Amino acid sequence: SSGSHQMFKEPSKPQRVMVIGGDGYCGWATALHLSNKGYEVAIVDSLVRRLFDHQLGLDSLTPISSIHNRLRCWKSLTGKTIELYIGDVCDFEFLSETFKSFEPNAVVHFGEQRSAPYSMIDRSRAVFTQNNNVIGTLNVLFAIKEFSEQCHLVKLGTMGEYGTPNIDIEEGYITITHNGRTDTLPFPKQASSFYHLSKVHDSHNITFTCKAWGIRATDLNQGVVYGVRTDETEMHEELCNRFDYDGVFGTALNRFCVQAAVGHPLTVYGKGGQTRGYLDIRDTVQCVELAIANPANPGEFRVFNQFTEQFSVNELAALVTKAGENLGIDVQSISVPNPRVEAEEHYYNAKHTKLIELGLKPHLLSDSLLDSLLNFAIKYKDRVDTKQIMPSVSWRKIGAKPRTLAA
Ligand code: NAD
Ligand code: USQ
Repeated sequence: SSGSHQMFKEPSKPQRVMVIGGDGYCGWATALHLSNKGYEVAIVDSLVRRLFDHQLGLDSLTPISSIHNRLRCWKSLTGKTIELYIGDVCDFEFLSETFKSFEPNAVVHFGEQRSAPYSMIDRSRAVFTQNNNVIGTLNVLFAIKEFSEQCHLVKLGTMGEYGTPNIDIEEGYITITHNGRTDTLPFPKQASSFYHLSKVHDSHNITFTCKAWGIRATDLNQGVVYGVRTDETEMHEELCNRFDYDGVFGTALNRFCVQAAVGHPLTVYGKGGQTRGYLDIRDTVQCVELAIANPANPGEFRVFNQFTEQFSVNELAALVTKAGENLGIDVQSISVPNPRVEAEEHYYNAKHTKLIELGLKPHLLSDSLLDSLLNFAIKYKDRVDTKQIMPSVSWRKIGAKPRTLAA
């Protein structure tokens, strides 16, 4: 039982954290944050995300240094070493050696293909996404079982696993009474892209291995992340995080800030009533640290809904329009025919109390943050390739034929 377990094996604060996907947007900010907080950190990344950008002709708004220069800079600024393992977690031999060499007490897994539009480009990208994400996570589960049984898996999931049901969304589980009997069951999943579905498949594999092998795991069903600066990445320009604004990898609020900065109308897809949970990247790093510092018990599969506020696309457009006014920029919006298949007017009310109970102090979206995000986008606006702004991937037109996205 967990009681006797705690008496004999109360885990001391986990010290060695492997950050898979640590060269990406959320992972880079998190790796630096954990290193700054005194954790021993190793980044594991295949750098495949930089390759997608090359292949599709996309680039981050911000110039980003190579992972090697980033880590050298961090070391020279703080004296702290972050270990680096370049490789693909789908390669089990590589992952095994990495586990044996680093011996993590916690693994944070950000290392997936995370764009819904990317997964809907063509058959081969759909298959790549599910292969990369599902097999990568399965390998991580096997590595934990084989080499590091007590290691806590902190896995990035997504709020999009739940879809937009016409009832309140709970944190992972719902208690249902059916024909007079009651049970607490996984909350129904209704994902709406091959990417979001890969996260559903991951959650099922993790649920099963927690039960079957006693793995300890936390699924962080994260909402859409916005922002760019964190305490650590702003220490030096070489530590600057990536900032995606293009139609494939850019996410809603970040895209709108860049659009406003270059005088492009805000691209509201369809009716704009699509409501999602959002959070500041400074809260992403805080949430992951909280999950690591308070590990799941052996065999426990925890699910936290990781976002701080809900907004519809129209509400975001209105906020950015107002922030533009403050800075003397005239911001327009257009309704773009929705390239996705999704509800454009729907009920949405998702619980998000578990991370708050663990101590999360949210950075809510404020006028000042929006002003600074907009100013940040203005600072780099000469780097914007406006041809990358409009959406180019259609949920309905996807087929087996390989596609090259023409700008
Ligand atoms: P990102 O694309 O910026 O970073 C992902 C990183 O993982 C990249 O550096 C990539 O090279 C690496 N990677 C991918 N597949 C790999 C593999 N097989 N082996 C090793 N490395 C691999 O993405 P992000 O925005 O930082 O997202 C990180 C995680 O958080 C993802 O799992 C994503 O689904 C989740 N998430 C992101 C958001 C968001 O708004 N950005 C919201 C909710 C959830
Ligand atoms: N949208 C617009 N205009 C735009 C961009 C997006 O109206 O220019 C709409 C989309 O149609 C969608 C909503 O805004 O309804 C959110 O889209 P998004 O691209 O910001 O986010 P999404 O595709 O859901 O994916 C992002 C991350 C993904 C993460 C997910 C969290 O890329 O990794 O899992 O956010 S969540 O949305 O909660 O599932």
